[in-house]
Amino acid sequence: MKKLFFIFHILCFLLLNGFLHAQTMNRYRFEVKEAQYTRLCSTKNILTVNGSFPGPTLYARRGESFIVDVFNQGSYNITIHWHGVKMLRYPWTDGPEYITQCPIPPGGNFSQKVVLSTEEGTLWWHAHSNWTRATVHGAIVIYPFLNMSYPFPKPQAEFPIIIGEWWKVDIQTLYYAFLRTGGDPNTSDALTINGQPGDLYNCSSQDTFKIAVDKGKTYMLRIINVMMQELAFFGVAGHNLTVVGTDAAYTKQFTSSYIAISPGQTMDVLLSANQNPDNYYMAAKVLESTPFIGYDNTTTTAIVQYNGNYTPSVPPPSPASLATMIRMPKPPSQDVCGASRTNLILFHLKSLVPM
Ligand SMILES: [Cu+2]
Repeated sequence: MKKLFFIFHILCFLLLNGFLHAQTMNRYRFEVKEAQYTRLCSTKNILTVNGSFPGPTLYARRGESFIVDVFNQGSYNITIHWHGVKMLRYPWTDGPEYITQCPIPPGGNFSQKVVLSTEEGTLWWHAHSNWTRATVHGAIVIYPFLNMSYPFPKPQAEFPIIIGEWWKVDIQTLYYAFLRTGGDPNTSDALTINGQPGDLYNCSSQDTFKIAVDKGKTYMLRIINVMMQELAFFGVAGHNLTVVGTDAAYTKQFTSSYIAISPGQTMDVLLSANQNPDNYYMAAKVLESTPFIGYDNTTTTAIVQYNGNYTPSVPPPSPASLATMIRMPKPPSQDVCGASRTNLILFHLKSLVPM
């Protein structure tokens, strides 16, 4: 009898604990569904979460878990992947369909639990079926533990900056076309910042993404490259960027006039609004990896707009480094030890020769 009583107590404790835990875990509702979007003067249906492109930003604190109830109202199997979340000891809902979980069929729903541990900074989520992630994606912002601060002064405000691509054709049509031919996918028609191509493209100036800043304040840009396979350069005219984190981990800080960010990567950068009040372009371009492979050579822009009374420059200044952003800068001919790279390679080759 005593034993039964003991087991009953344990069961009650576990149930209550589970109940309390479930109570404190944040829940999000993701309805995966088609929505009509117009870009570059033409309209098409795209797959979205909750009708928005990019999708909603998720917010959490370091070490928290949260649940995303995914309702698949589209016409394809789908799962959502939590890009960069380690999902320690809980891979069962991390999104790669047919690998760690079954896809959610059209009309179905499934609750995906996201288990954060040491991640802190910016990550992102995206659909994990064929090329659906081209439009089904969004940011995950992970703040420090409660009552803990960033390892740098708190910025005045923070902005997710999602660098993506836009095709005028339907994404599934595009996907099956290059699967059929075995060739490269057609290059995109525009690059985008937070879903907007920016005013260097037709029919786009009205909706160009803008951030408002106060002179003298510092802001954090949580930059995510969600492009399918292109490395991007990003810079802000007249301003330096101080990189403080990447892929949800803090880095040794460094300052540069522009950054290069790989597909899938995130970078948290600080932007000090220390220039004359004006409008300034922030811009992204694609790396030309080889002269013989086609790529989208257009430039997406958004605008950093200073608050105050002034006559803004028209057009806004562009990042000076933009013209050189297309190719990777040449590596330095001298390394930190003072030896040239060629000498180092020769030295290492010689070390392979048996003495
Ligand atoms: Cu991913």
